[in-house]
Amino acid sequence: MLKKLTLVFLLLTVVALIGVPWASAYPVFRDTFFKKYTNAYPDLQKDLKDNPSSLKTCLICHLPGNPPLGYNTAKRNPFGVDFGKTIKKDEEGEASTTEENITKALTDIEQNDSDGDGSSNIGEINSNTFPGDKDSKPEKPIPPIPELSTVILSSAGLFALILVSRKYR
Ligand SMILES: [Ca+2]
Ligand SMILES: [Ca+2]
Repeated sequence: MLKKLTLVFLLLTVVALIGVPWASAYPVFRDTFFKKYTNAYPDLQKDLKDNPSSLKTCLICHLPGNPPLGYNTAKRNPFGVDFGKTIKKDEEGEASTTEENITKALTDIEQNDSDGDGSSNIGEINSNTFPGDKDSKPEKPIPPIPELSTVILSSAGLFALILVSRKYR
């Protein structure tokens, strides 16, 4: 009986320890997301307000059906993967949890189409569809806006091509 109790106690300790990094880091990412995108997913924000332990907002960055085993181990959807690649890391490779770095990483991936459904992440966030789920998309695609440098480079390339083709006519 004592052996059984010890085992249960050990098991609970392990579960508690595994839960610690998730519990302490996850709200920072989620809260910063909603601080930056105050109008995004009003239903989810209301749900979170009514039930602070609700896990529905996990689906913005994580795949459904994954128990929160730790913020680094729960499987991320393509938007979460992009965010994970972009967020600044410390020397140990741990993601920064400062609001500044989280906001920057979110901004840096706004023009990505993480889930490849034809709409940019920011287009999806503004339309209340999920940027990590290709089956959730705006009625009309909101394609990523190419960076100015890309526009200038491709315009220069096109101009050069026209010049070359005229020369060899
Ligand atoms: Ca998309
Ligand atoms: Ca989507």
